[in-house]
Amino acid sequence: MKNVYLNHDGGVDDLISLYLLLKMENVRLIGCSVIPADCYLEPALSASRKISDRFGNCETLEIAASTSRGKNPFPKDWRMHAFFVDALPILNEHLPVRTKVAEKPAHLDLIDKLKAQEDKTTLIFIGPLTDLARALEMDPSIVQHIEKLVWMGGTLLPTGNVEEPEHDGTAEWNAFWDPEAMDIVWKSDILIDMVALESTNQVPLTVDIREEWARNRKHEGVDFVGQSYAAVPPLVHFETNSTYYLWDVLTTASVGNSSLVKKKPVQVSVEADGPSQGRTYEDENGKEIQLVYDVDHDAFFSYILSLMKA
Ligand code: AGV
Ligand code: CA
Repeated sequence: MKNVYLNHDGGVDDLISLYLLLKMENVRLIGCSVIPADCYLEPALSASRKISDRFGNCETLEIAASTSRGKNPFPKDWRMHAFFVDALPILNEHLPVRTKVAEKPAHLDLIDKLKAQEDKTTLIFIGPLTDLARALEMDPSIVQHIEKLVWMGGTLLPTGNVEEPEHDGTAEWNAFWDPEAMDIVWKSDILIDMVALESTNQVPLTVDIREEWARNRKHEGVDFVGQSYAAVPPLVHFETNSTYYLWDVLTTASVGNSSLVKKKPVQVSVEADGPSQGRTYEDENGKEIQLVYDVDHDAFFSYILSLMKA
């Protein structure tokens, strides 16, 4: 059983990550917060509370709202996805919502929740690192309560997934949204698993995957996941800027079952400014992190399917 604190940004794969963490028998979710990066705050907070009601324990889990703002906003179309998940009938069958909103904003909630635990906690961040950076600036002593940080973000590949004016396309979005926050976290002594595009590129949403979920929709959890992913475009003939991958779900699954992925130590720095801002690159003076660069595709999809059926 390990303590986990989740900070997510309300995308379809973020909300499904919360759902899957609640289904893992070896994870105790001690807290959760929502940052309005790749989402709007209200629907993402609301959907998170409803997922906790339906699949978790509304007596023990609170959801905290972030007050953080990034430097480079996400496209509006993507930020709208949380409205769709929040409106799914399966999450609105038993209203009113019971899971509480935490009293404090995300970065302060994180400090409180970490300090309230006897054991160390694994942090899962599947959006930008802004709330962690703010928590570290407020109270650097939290480092001793953190087992490690598992972060979806970054890449050492020549191309990232940002296609925006005034940017050269070398960055991954979670790094690009707030490159300065990454820099602050990089200066800390926290151990980091970086679930980079190297591994997430291997788990696109495809029509085959969708059809497997459709065939298994008699299980409530599989139906919920299938309905949620109906909001986003799969990989068909070739990749586009909107093609969806299971970025965050892979990150979360690597905590529940570490045998799914391969890691190697790499020294990494981040570009904080300019046309390549948010670019992560190998650098002998950079911080040593564990790069999650490979995944067993089939084992990953059967692992998450088994969680959804449980
Ligand atoms: O860069 C991946 C991160 C993940 O945390 N997010 C989506 C995942 O939640 C941003 C993103 C990149 N491309 C996207 C994204 C797309 N095509 N649609 C929505 N979000
Ligand atoms: Ca995300």
